[in-house]
Amino acid sequence: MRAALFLLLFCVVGLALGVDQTNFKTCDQSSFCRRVRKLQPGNSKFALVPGTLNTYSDSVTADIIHKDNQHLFVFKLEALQGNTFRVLIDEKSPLRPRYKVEHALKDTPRPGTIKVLNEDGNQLTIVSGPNKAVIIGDPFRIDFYQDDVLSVSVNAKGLMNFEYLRTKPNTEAKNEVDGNVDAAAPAEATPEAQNAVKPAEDEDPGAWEENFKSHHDSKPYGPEAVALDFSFPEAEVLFGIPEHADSFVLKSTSGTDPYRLYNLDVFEYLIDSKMALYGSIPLIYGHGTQRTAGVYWQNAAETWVDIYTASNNVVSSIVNFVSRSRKADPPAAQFISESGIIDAFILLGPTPMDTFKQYTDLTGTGNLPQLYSLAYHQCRWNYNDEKDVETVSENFDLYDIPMDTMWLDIEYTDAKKYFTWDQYKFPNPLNMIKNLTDLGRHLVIIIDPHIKRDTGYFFHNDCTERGYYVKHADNRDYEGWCWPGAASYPDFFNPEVRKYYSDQYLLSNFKTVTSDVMFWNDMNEPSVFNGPEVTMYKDLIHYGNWEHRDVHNLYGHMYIWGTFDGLIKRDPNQRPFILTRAFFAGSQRYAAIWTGDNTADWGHLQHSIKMCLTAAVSGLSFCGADVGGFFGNPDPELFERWYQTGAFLPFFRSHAHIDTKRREPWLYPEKTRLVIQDAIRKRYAYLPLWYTMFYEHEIDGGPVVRPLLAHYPKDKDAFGIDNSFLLQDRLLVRPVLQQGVSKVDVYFPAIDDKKTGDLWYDVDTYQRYEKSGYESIPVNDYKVPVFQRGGTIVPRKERHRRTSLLMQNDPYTLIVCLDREGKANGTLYIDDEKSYGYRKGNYIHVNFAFENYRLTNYFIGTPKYDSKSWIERLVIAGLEKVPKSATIVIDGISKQLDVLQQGKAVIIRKPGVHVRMDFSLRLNN
Ligand code: MIG
Repeated sequence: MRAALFLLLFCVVGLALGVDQTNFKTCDQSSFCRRVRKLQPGNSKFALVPGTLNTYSDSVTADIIHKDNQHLFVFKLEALQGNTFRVLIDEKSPLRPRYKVEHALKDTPRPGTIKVLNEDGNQLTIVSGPNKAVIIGDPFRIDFYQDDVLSVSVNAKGLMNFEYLRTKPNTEAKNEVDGNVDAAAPAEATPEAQNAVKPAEDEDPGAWEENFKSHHDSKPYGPEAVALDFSFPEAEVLFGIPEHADSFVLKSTSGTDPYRLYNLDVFEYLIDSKMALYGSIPLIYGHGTQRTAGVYWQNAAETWVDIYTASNNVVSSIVNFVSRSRKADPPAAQFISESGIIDAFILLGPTPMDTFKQYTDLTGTGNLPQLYSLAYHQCRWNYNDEKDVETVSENFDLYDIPMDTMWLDIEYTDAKKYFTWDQYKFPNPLNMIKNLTDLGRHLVIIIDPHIKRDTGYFFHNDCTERGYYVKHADNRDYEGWCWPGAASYPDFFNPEVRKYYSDQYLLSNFKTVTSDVMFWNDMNEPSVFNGPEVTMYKDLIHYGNWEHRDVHNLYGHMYIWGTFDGLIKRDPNQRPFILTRAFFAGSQRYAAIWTGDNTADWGHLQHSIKMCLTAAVSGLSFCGADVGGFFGNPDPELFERWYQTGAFLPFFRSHAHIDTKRREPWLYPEKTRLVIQDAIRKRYAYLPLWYTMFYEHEIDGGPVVRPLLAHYPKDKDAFGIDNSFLLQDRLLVRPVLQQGVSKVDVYFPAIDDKKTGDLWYDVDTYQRYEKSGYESIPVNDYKVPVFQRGGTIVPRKERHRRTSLLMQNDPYTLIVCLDREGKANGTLYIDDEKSYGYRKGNYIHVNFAFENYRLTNYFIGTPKYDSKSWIERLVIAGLEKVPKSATIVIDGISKQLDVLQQGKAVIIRKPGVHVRMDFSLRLNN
């Protein structure tokens, strides 16, 4: 009885507290973080070696020396196209090569050109277009200017660190009085070993091996950390470095741990936290009213990031910065990585959008997804069997709620052996798939990287025989514990392994699916239940003899690359859809992401926006969070608000833990079901906009979802806002994120110092808002506060259908919201929604422009796609008075149209124009 009570108490407390933080390292429990963090800001010990400078058409190189230990490094500064520089520092002659990240960049970056101006002995100026890099020799530092404004300083705080590779010191040598170096420490070391040194008195106890909980890290190469600081003299806020469940604007780390980047499977993660999560992108931005700049720190090892800003409170920090001397102590970040080299890209903007695009120029953009993957997805762990899948799908039709995709989690497999099915619950998957595709629906199933160690499993046997698994240093296959029980992990860094894995997706191999089925890759941090911090040992060995330590944050990326290749091989003309949990820089080229195992509470709902905003400015626009929350059971109100928020974030999927109550919309009270139906319908109405935005993202790299500062860079009050977001520069979305409210405060950003606001139109009522600042907007249960910016045109499709496929030929409505000059502009993109035909020009990309009471269109490129859609309705908001009529001219033939007033807008029905036709429509006053 007492035991039961205790257990109950324990569970309640456990639930309330979420993650067990002691499973994860603090900086202080990690030797390299502890070591590097000891160094305080001051004069750097690194200096350029005079006389070693070489100049080339796009770069300069020189040696760097550490003035205390005399160790030599090679330094290279490269100018790249597009206001970007690259800083590379490695050891001049390392004991063994140090790992350099591969496969994150899209291509070799395009070189720029430089002019070298020698100034005095200690300083060198390099000019590249409007940009200038001033390299100071001693103490080593680089100042990057644009138009003579200092934008980024490297090593200005003197926090550069580069632990050169050494032979393990003889621990006995520690007590020697004469100071003679004894190189005999490692058995294999020769007495001549040059790099053997006496252990320093202050050597960190974890420098050469360390333990965490019951886990041991042998660290055969000893300390090899690298670190560097970057200051942003023009910035007032820093943001970036996903993935953390934290505010969009980064907080100071003074008095706390640094932000951590180490791909981890964190059970019941906390919000407002700097702890590592599933994905890592070592990319940071500094933004101020005049300028934005960024730094991409290309390193795949465990990384901690210290943030130097005035205060933890965003609002007061901005105030503080302005009143203090910001230039004397600008916001800065120090990246601290456990191994590898220093490889930093300096992105000089100058606008936020320029800077975001400079990053996607390097790492690529997300591919235009198939349209259905932008529609609504229905998932849970797990739909139990074929009947369950069919019933859920039928009920969506019964209750008239649009739904495009059913998902199957791990329980569909035979004993967690991927590429197999549980033959009792899913005896006839091809039939189940056909039932879905007949309705215009799709199926997504999960495939994880852990491989069941089962001698009856072909995948395991192949990997064992061919040596495909990640290995221990003594060449044994590493064996961990995961869903299948004993499991091993293919080494996706090996091209042969990637090929083997991707071949499994060929329909000739995976015969129980069709090319309509797409994939979900989970647990690819990698997650190992019995490993240190729920992942792999750092001293395991990958292809090329690299330690897991060097490549950890890339493992998931290499895995989804394999999946992507597999799907392209399976059907070269169909765009793959992949959802991944782990990611690194460049992962946007292969997959969408979601924010992992969140919880059904209001705080996690709020964080879904913050986290997807940060992902979006880091190249990953296709982001969403489990609607409803993964853990726990959302009450009706939370569930409704979550659907409304999810409907306006790029990846829109409901998902739930296996232990939660079933939560298909019809299991909730009728009103909740109707609110959910309404939210999903809103999503479907905007699918033409989503699709257009994703196409334009692929083309120009601009994020689909944007923080307010992207388009209102001068409005300081907008910098910290992360309960609202923009869709391109067209919509402002501020969902209801709190319980029991009847109004929300919406922030309308200012375009200039005079606090001028744009015009914003409520998309439900066309009520117009003209001033910048907070406005209190009343909300009922159905209301999602969304505003269209005056000056934009947004395409919609307004017929209710079961799935997006059935909407393909539906007509468009254009919503024209006028700015103060009576103008508006907006694009629409159309293609077959599925194939790569658009890469060969088979699409329609059209711009609509309204000016002087006249709406016209022009095609961007030749409109080739043979669309069946017409424009069936125009809505124009912001006219001074209702026009008497309208005249449309198509092919020289003109036609009179009626103009009707509807609330605060006017509508014109049936203009009778096909989306491929040129037209001009005039309003007659
Ligand atoms: O350890 O596949 O984040 O979405 O339902 C849990 C089962 C493994 C974690 C994913 C979650 C998924 C679950 N997976």
